[in-house]
Amino acid sequence: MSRPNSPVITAFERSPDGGKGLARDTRVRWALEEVGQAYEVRPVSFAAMKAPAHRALHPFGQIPTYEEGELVLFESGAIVFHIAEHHAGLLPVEANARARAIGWMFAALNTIEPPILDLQTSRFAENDKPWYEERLALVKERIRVRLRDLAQRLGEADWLDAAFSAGDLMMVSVLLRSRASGLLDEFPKLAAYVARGEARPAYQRAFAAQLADFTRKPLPQ
Ligand code: GTB
Repeated sequence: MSRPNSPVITAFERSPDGGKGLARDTRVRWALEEVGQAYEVRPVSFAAMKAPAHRALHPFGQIPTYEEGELVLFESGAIVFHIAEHHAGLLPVEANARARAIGWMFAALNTIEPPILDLQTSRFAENDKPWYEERLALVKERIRVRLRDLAQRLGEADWLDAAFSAGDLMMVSVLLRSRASGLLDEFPKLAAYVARGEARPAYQRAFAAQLADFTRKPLPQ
């Protein structure tokens, strides 16, 4: 979806995940799709990401960024929150329910995502260390502790706090990054929760858009 004056987000020019939707632009696309806001995507190469023009938008030289008129945002959490605050559909109107949904966004980013990221960092950057296997087991156990508690809280519910919200959007996005490790499937209720998120038409559109952006790019020579 793209129209004049649409917000512009940045994404990997060629995502290292091969179009699996695991980079953090997908959660932003998903939020925009949920609220029906058209957007444009500016693909950024790894080199461009670290150049001054992009660093003016993102101090850490990363994606995603979000530009809307005079506003420039970085951090996927801040971007999704901004979208959710300015459109109907992602945050409840009732004040306490709204506060709880925001709390779940923070829980996703601050409590669940860190150990999941730790596993990926360990696999990527520590696999040649003599203590790698031992540390891997510890990191996986830390993830299990969080997933067990989350599954317990979710119980038989479809979503974390009654209706689907930005809290679920963020939680599902974060949990998706644990699927390849097999850990998510150890918790069938969470696996089903993630599947419910993925089945949402807005997620499907966001996923298809990032995949199309990936497949459109020629392979580097
Ligand atoms: N806290 C920031 C946010 O939430 O926006 C983190 C942003 C971030 O880590 N961006 C990554 C990035 O720009 C892309 S999403 N990395 C380049 C760099 O730091 O130089 C992380 C990511 C990367 C790759 C995969 N993958 O291949 O599966 C998944 C997720």
